[in-house]
Order: sequence, then structure tokens, then C-alpha cells
Amino acid sequence: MTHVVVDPVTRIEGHLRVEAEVDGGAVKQAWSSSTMFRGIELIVRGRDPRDAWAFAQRICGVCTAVHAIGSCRAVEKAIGAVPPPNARLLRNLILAAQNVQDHVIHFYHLHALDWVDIVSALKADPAKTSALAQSLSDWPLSSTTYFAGVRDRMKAFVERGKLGIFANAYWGHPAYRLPPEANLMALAHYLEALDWQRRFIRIHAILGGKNPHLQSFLVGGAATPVDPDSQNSLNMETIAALDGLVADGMDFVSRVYVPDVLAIASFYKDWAAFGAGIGNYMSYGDYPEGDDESTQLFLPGIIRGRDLTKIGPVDQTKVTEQIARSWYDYSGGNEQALNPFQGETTPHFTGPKPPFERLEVAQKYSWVKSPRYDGEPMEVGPLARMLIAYVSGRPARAKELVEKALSSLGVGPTALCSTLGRVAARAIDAQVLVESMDTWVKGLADNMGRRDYRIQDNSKWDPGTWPSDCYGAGFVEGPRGSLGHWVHINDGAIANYQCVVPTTWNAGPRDAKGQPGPYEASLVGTPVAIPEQPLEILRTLHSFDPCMGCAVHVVDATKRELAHISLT
Ligand code: NFE
Ligand code: MG
Repeated sequence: MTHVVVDPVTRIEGHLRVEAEVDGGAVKQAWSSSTMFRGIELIVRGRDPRDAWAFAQRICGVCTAVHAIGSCRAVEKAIGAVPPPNARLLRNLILAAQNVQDHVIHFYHLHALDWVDIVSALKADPAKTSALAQSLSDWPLSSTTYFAGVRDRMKAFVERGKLGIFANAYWGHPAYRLPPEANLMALAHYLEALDWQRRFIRIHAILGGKNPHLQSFLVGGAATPVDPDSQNSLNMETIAALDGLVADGMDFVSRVYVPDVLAIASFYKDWAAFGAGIGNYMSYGDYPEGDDESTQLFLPGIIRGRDLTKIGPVDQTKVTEQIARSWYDYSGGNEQALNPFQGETTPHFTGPKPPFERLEVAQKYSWVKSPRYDGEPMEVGPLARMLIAYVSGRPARAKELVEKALSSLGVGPTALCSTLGRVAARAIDAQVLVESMDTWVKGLADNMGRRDYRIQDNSKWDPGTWPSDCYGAGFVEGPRGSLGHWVHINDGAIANYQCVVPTTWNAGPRDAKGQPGPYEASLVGTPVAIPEQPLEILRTLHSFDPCMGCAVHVVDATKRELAHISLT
């Protein structure tokens, strides 16, 4: 038995530590710990709920808009405001742009190097790479000269001994299986994706003034004026700019990202048998096209025990958070499971004191809480969304793309419940979303044509119109999955605020019953060829796209000083 510690897990957002027991070449047990403690969730207490989105958005530097939208939706539910169609379209566009950009960045920059050996790419024959690329897609950057140029740039890099962004990986590890030509193609696309993601997210600059942390959110709607007769508003010129950026997005996703994922997956089909984990999947659904849930592009639902024949409903009263293994206290006892409306955030670190060798896994070992649905752990994310789409047939485009991917790989639907399935589902999610963005841009243009310029329901803007005591919850599908913000408003001010985010669901530790969280469960059975180079552990972990910044977002409720940062 070898005890493997991966800390920090790199190429993620935030600080994640994983400990695993490896025996006979595979993981037997694993523990997931967020070692990061930071502060957002309670600083909105006592504040005007109309301002909460601007604070909540700072939970993360990656999935920023999702928190702003979750916050606005929670407050709108509490006070009874209903955003008009233009605001819905603007939010859908912002949210989808966030998801699509994040998925591309995740695949190429945070995850691909678990599958792609950059050093092997140097041995590639550019002519063969060109033939491979042209067999997969009609993407124009595919000539022999182009790939020779990429290879030579990389060679010069390596010869100077400065691997830069490619340093500190397990190059040459036996678990890498792509031929040099595929590695070179992926390297070229890694570099192209860096440039593409910068271009694509100009959608956020157009609709929100900047990225990250857009400025244009508003309780009851959006603060982006829509008026074709004004230079300073969203007008036909901006519609044309959005059209161009969405087309560029569709191009890259459908001609580079999706073909790359399928091509790489075809060399790693055995990874459809690893990383399944708990086999429960949940999605809140999102992208409303009308006033109620039934109009959403993605429907809410729950799949249990990998049973792809039925979908259960999501009843938000069944969502709770436990802290049996997390560094917090609950006033009513640490064995409690609290719904976020009653949620508490009282940090209580119980050790071990750093520097330490091992977490105290029999006690508390993470800053992430353990969310549960009806007492059960749930995996959230693009895989959950695509499974629910596949089983429900909605949206039809998602089902079609999932079927196409399965047939191109020659595998059945249960293969989706795996490390590989998570990666493929994310790419399909990106394609469905970028195609839908096109429809939403047209929707905005149509509304302008009809002179419907409404962007806000301001009937509830005045706190005098609010109930003196009210509760609301807002739900969003972020890049990493289902996100909820819960707010309790009393006398016009925030009395309690809780967020349960995608990475909290996926990265959470064991609960009071000892049930592992999704990361922990998914690692069991993962092969590990060389315990000192746990490349395979990273593959499964990265397939979830961890974000600890989102998962831990608390401050000390007693206002004790937790850290002092001196700038001198
Ligand atoms: Ni910080 Fe996030 C997403 C949210 S992860 S990236 O998606 O919310 O928990
Ligand atoms: Mg929380």
C-alpha cells in the first residue's frame, strides 16, 4: 500500500489536496481536501440585496457571471421581480459565453496535458500531422508548414531548457498513448486556443463592460440598455459584433475542440471504464426562454445509480450541507444536515497544523462542506447536464451530439459515466451552447425590430414594495455544474446568504454516514502505474474541472482576524 499525496493539484483554480491509498496498481481509497480558506459568503450580510451580486461575483475569478446571475435570481425570487425577455436573453448569452470559454480553456490548458505528451510532439512528422488534422476536420490551419513551424517553436523552447507553461509535467509517462503526430496537433491547438479564448470573451466586454466580473447585472433585469437608435446602447452594430464572435466560437468548437476531444478519446477508450464515481447525477437546468422552468434549454433532473432509463425531479427542499468532515461548526450540532435557507458558516479548524504529512481523514479534513440531495451525494457538471439531455431527449441537439460521439467512439451510453465521459460531455455542452447563442442573438435583434427595449422589471426596485421578511433561491448551471444562491431578506437587508456551488458538490469530503464525495469516489479504481508520478489521478480529478475558489467562500462570522497581509 502506497500513500500518495497530490498537493497542490495544479492546473485548476484554487488549492486542492488529494490523498490516495494505492495498492496493486490502482487507487483503493481517496480523500479530497480544499486547503484554502477565503472570504465572501457572509460579507453580504446586512447589505442591500440589490448589491449582493457584485460581491457574490467575486467568489471566483473564473466563473464570475454565474454567481452574479445566481444572486440576482435569488433576490428576484424573494421580492417577486420578473426579468423581461431582453434581460433573459442577455443573461443567457453571458452565461453561455462563460461556459463555452471556460470549457475550451479547461480542455486545452487545464486538462489536455494529462493526455497529450508535449515532449513527444517534437518527434512528430509535420506531413503526417497535417494528414491527421485534415482527416479530422476542415479547419484551415492544417498544412505541413504550419505544423513544422509549431514543432520548431517548441523545439527551440525545449533546447533552451525553458519549458515555461509546459514545465513540471510527467512527460514520457507510460500512460501517455498518443502518437507524436496527435501530440503535435494538440500542441498547436493548445496555442490557438489561448488566442481564441481571448477573442471570444469579448462578448463579455460588449455585454458587461469587461471580463472577468462584468458590471451590467441588475436585480430585475439587466443594465445593458437596448436601443437601435442610440450609440451608447446595444444596437444593430453590437448585434453584428456578437454575431461575428458567436460564429468564431461555433467554428472553433465544432472544427477544433469537439474533433480533438473525439480523436484523443479514441486512443484512450479504456478510460470509459474508470472514474465513474458515485453514479448519481443532478442538474438544476438553465437558459430560460420564458417565465417558467419548462421553457429552459436544459431541464432539471436527477439520475441515480447510473440508471439511464429514468430522471427524477429536483426538489430544492432536499438540498442540505453537512460538515461532519469539514472544518466548521453548526450551532445545533455537527451531525446536522442544514438546508441552505438555514445554513450556517462558522469555521473551526481542528488540525493538523502545517506542515503536516497527512490529513486527519478520520476527523475533519476540508474547507469544503458536503452537500447532499435527500442524503445522497450528487455529481454535477456538463456530464450530468448531457446525461439528462440524453435520457430526456431535450434539447434534441444535445441528444444528437451525444449519440454521434458514442457512435464515433463505438461505445454504449454507460461509457459516459466515466472520466472520459466527463471530458466528452463538456465538449458537447460547449457545442450545444454556442449554437444556442446564435438563436439568442437573433432573439435580441428581433426584439429590437419590434421596439421591445425593456431590460428591467423595476416594479419591485423600491424596498418599500418588498415583504418585510422573504426568502429566495436562484439556480444556475455554471461551467462546473449546478449552483445555488439562497438569500433571506429581513427589513430590506440580507439576514442570511448561502451558496452551494458546483465544486462544493463534487469536491466535498465524506459525510456523517461516511459516504464519499464525487471526487473521492471517482478515484477508486483509477490505475496508477507509478505512484511517484500520479498522472492518472490527475486525469480523473481534472475531468471535473475543480475550482476551489468557488467551493470555499466564507468568512469568520465572529469577525476574528484570520490572516494579516502586509504590503510592505
Ligand atoms: Ni470558480 Fe464555479 C463553476 C461556480 S465551480 S468556477 O462552474 O459556481 O464551483
Ligand atoms: Mg457555501
